[in-house]
Amino acid sequence: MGDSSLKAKLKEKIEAFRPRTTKLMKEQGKIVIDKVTIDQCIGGARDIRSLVTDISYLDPQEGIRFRKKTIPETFEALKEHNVAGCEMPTVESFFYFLLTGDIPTKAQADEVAADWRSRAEVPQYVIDVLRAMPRDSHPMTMLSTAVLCMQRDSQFAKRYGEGGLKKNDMWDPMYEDSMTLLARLPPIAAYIYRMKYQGDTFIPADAKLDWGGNFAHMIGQKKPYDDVARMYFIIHSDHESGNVSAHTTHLVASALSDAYYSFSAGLNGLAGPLHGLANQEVLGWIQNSMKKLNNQVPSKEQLKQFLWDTLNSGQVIPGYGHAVLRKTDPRYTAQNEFAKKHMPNDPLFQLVNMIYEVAPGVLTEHGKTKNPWPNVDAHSGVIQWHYGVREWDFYTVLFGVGRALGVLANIIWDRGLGYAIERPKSVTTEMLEKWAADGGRKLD
Ligand code: AMX
Repeated sequence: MGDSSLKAKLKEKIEAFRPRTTKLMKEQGKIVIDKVTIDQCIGGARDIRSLVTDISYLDPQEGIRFRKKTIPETFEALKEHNVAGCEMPTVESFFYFLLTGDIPTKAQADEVAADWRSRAEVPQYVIDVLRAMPRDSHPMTMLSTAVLCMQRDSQFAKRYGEGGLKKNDMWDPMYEDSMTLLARLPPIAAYIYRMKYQGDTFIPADAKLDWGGNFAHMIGQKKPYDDVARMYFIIHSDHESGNVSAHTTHLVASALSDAYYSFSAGLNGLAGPLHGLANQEVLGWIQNSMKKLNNQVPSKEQLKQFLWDTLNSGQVIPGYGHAVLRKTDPRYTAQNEFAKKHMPNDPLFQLVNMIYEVAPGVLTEHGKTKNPWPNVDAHSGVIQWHYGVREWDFYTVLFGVGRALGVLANIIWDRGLGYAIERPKSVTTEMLEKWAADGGRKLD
């Protein structure tokens, strides 16, 4: 079989782009674009401009843009790809757009769908590994393990090992591995879900369905959950390069580790409570609040007290705050609009809206966070709960399946543009103290 039109388009795009990166490195490489302060050095490298990606950009006020388009613009541009009778485009069409920057034709999106379908069979050894794990393992541990064990199938590792893989050709096996991984993620995630929470019963894939629709089908969900799945996967896909899951995937891939090693590592970062696990924690926090009131929706005054109790006990309010954003996350807004339309009377949804009215004021008064507004995770769990996906600890897996689209697109381009192994420089505390006393490090 010849290369797909997506792969051919990508080759053309990468080759056309490469001279821009080469020129910046060779001719303009020493031009200064940022400075680094001591608090950034100790404080998680916040805001230091030291990563490059053209796939998405996060503006602190406006939120994410995928290939220069906001979330509403993305949905509008892809609306020809909405599944019949549905409100959301196929994930296949979105991935084509994310990877190339072009809106695909119907034939091009169909080709991605056919390609993923042809790669979707999950090897038996992956099932065996999952089944050998203790059933109470966190589903993120299971997902990351399943991804990692497929490393034996890596085309990148194989071709690198055979020798002679040229730097400019490395994106090709990275693309192949990424496409295989993407194809297998929905059935693997659905397998974990059904094995862990649905009495070890399974629903086979339906070849007529798209990637998102098939995932909904395999976990046992009906309409309009298929649109929830598509929306979730798309809005969680990418959030530029500096967040933990994207950065980890990129960092590991920079050592020429393949897509399986890299994405498994990214998932492990996503599993942390300050990152993807927050969506599981939000629902726990909301339901604990309601439990204290015999499952009644609290009044605003009671809610305010819960928020303060959480803060005073030294915990963070999950789903609020962000390292970069300084306004309401448009991924929160996209979900809020969907919920307004499909589940306006859901008591948990009403509570989410009430938290939105109360929490920013409390967090502002508390005075610590730089951003008192909600992020994507403040909303995700409530929609899942409404449609009957009530196993909180699975929510980060949904995030992870969506995040694969962005981080894998990024590492394909990393190899296409020949980005270097990542290796920032560390310093000692003593050095920082000396430079602080001197009023700054002398730059040569
Ligand atoms: N509740 C209480 N305190 C908060 C807070 C919140 N939601 N968000 C930030 N703060 C605190 C921080 O803990 C920090 O306190 P410290 O000085 O005592 O350490 C202070 O405010 C300053 O933090 P910041 O600069 O505003 O944020 P950050 O870049 O250090 O951290 C984030 C960003 C997301 C980790 C933080 O806002 C947070 O912990 N939020 C709650 C968890 C959450 O929702 N995570 C999901 C984020 C989105 C995602 O990745 N999925």
